[in-house]
Amino acid sequence: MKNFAGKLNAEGLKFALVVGRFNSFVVDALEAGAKDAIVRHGGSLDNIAVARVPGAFEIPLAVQRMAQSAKYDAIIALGAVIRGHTPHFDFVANEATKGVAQAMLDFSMPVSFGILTVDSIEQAIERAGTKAGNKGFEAAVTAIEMTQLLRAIEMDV
Ligand code: INI
Repeated sequence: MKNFAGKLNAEGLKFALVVGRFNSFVVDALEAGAKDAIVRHGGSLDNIAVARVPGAFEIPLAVQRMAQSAKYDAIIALGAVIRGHTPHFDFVANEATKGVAQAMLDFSMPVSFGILTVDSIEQAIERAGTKAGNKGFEAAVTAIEMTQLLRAIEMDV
């Protein structure tokens, strides 16, 4: 039986972070978490490029362009969509989710989804380095694992 698995080794890997500025007090913590995960897994800050966009709605377009450049092994999308009192949340959250997934498949490369879609600021804070961990850190670990998994499949090892 053959088992393919992605090692959690970021050494030499190049990452693009696409970061929404909206709700920056939360997203800054996700960005710090993602960078921390990359460095702790053997990666380097020198191999990280950051593209900043106004909000989560703009994340898919920047992800698409970063993917198109073919300069990165993986892309990490970071943002925070927090529900308000209008349907705006659903439109922004749906488009961000769909667009990131579409870019990942269109370019056949790892794009991890570190965009919080939550009901309240409290829930966002919980997921940005407090009670419920740091989803930016988790997204970066996922990007590392998926990059290494695709390499293992490609090399058939
Ligand atoms: N963008 C976010 O990243 N998070 C939000 O919570 C949010 N809300 O709630 O409005 C948000 N809106 C802005 C949106 O992403 C676009 O930047 C804007 O609509 C311009 O295209």
